[in-house]
Order: sequence, then structure tokens, then C-alpha cells
Amino acid sequence: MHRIKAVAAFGLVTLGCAAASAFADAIPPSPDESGLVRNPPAWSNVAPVAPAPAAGNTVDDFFARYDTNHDGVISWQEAQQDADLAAAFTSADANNDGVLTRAEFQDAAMIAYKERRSAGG
Ligand SMILES: [Ca+2]
Ligand SMILES: [Ca+2]
Repeated sequence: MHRIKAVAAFGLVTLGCAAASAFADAIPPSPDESGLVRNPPAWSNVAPVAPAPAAGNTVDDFFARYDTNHDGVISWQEAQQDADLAAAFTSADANNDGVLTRAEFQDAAMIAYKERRSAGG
């Protein structure tokens, strides 16, 4: 229950703060966490699949921003643009193919957020 609520809150916080990218430091390996975040992405509600007119802060926008070569996935190298994304990269790469799909990118953002909450207190 509370997890759903946290996910919803995460969407709001992400929309507000992800641009500032004030996430926590390093993220320790957490296989349990990566299992937890494999839920239906509640905040996909705020990220319509269809082109969002003048939104600028949807998951798709963030994904596109990091996917600098526009190949549809975020490579390890591209993840280095954001320290928190880089830290969450391994945990979020569910199939261990070395790149993050859009779904895995959402997981990465969620992992980073949860780590920030637990670290920041
Ligand atoms: Ca890419
Ligand atoms: Ca992957």
C-alpha cells in the first residue's frame, strides 16, 4: 500500500526536482530494491506515450535528454551524465544487457529516489 503511495509521490518529486538532479551519493547494490521497483509504473500516468505538447518534464523527456545518440536506450556512457543515474544503472538494468530501456530508466529513477530518501533521512 505505502509503496504505491511512495511511487505516486515519486512522480511528483521527479517532475519537480529531476532537472535539478539533487539526488544522493553512491547507491549500494540492492537486489531487493530492484525487485521492489519492478511494479507497474504508477507515474507513467504523468508520462503519456503520445507526444506531450510542451510538457518538458515527462519521463519521456528525461529519457530523451539522456539518450543523446537517440538509439532508444541509455548506455552506460550516457548514464554518466547524471551521477545518480550512473549509480542506479546496474541495479536498474534488469536484463543486464548494459543499456537501460525506457522501462529500466524508470526503475533507475525510482531507485535513485528511494536511495535519496533513505540517505537523506
Ligand atoms: Ca543511447
Ligand atoms: Ca537493460
